[in-house]
Amino acid sequence: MKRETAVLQPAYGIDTQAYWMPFTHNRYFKKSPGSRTLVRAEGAYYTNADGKRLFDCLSGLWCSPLGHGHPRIAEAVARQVKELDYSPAFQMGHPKIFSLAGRIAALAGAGMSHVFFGNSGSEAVDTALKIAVAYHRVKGEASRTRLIGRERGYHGVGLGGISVGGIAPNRRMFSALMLPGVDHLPHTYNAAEMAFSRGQPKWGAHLADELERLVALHDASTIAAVIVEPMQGSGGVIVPPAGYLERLRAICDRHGILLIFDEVITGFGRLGEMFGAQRFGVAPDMICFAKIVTNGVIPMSGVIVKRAIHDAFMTGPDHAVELFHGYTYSGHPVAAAAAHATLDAFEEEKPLARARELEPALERAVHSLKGEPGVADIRNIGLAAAVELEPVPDKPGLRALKVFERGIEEGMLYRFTGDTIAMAPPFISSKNEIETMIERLREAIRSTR
Ligand code: PXG
Repeated sequence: MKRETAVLQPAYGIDTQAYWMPFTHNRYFKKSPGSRTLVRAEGAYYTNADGKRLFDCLSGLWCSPLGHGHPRIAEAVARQVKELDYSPAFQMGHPKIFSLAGRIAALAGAGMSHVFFGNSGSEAVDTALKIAVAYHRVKGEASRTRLIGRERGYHGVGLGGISVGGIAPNRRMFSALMLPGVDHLPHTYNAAEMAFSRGQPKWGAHLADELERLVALHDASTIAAVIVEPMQGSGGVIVPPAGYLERLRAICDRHGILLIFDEVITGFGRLGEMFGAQRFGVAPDMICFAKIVTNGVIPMSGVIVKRAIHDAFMTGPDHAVELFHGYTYSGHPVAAAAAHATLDAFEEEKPLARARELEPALERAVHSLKGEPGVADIRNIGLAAAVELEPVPDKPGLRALKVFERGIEEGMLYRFTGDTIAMAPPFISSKNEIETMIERLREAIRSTR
């Protein structure tokens, strides 16, 4: 078969052919990879292979808000590689992972007591779903196997995550592999009721009552857990209506259903509190986290659980394994060192206070784009914002791609999915950088119209 290398340009002198890129238009990318090949990062900026500095508008992929090359984290990682580079995850432990688990559980508060570690958000989600089903089983309610996700939800790409997830293109190709017995809540977005709202929309709390409908349909005795992102990130910064999460919590309580918050994006400060649970004042039974826990430097994820969930497994003979689940790199020592250093930075450099301080500046700036050509909606909360563009007729995604490409020319690395531009700037940004990020976006939106 004829290979397509001929049209591909090298990136930074390297043939791009062999790399099958994730969630990427591979052929389009490889036609001109230079501007989209990153070679360095420092603070809130990347440098691409063309030598251009790019403001990191999404903190990597939502994961690096303390800035790149953070000295404290870099040093902790270097030290750890020399001291203990790997420690078997099963039947063995190491000091930093014990102390990290305690630290993370304490940060989550609200009765959270134990942490199970993985490496990616997808693994955290699969872990939480497995714990939920197994929990009911060890409690003697083996019929509770059903999982409830939500439309437009993103829970990674594992078979569990796409089953409870609600982003159609991520599911379509794999429908044969979906978990049985999954149902979905409706998403909470309604343009007519909430377009251009700032923070939490006032309309929509009643959508949580759809859970009652699902309980009536399936019976509570078949339902293990509900999993939602407190704020839907990949779905396009869809902010929960005021009162919505509270109602979900109440319905779960009423029917003995576990409530899992997937905080892979919202965990560790994106909404100005350590967890979205705290920002919204709703305590879930489990929290999935990843990304910011190490500032994106080393992969790490986990599930924080309430004591009652953990303790339910601690029965039977004490020489027996309680949960048949785990990964080679669960609690990796280098990731643990990076996470400790990240949490140290949270304590000493006060990035949360900074994120809170920047929130109104981002809100003000991003909503000033209302009225620009083809801007269909603007949403924001914490240090996250999305600008939804009207698609080019018959060419969904093209408008945002053009804005994205224009952004790179202007020194801005925006994130686009579909026709939505998402921004989640580093907590170390200045007000001026946030305003510039929005002004450049304004120009890009105008230029692509
Ligand atoms: N849950 C949530 C809520 C996520 O946002 C995952 C699980 C999966 O994490 P891993 O580490 O397996 O990728 C995610 C990941 C974007 C974007 O631009 C979002 C994610 C990943 C990449 C890009 O919105 N979220």
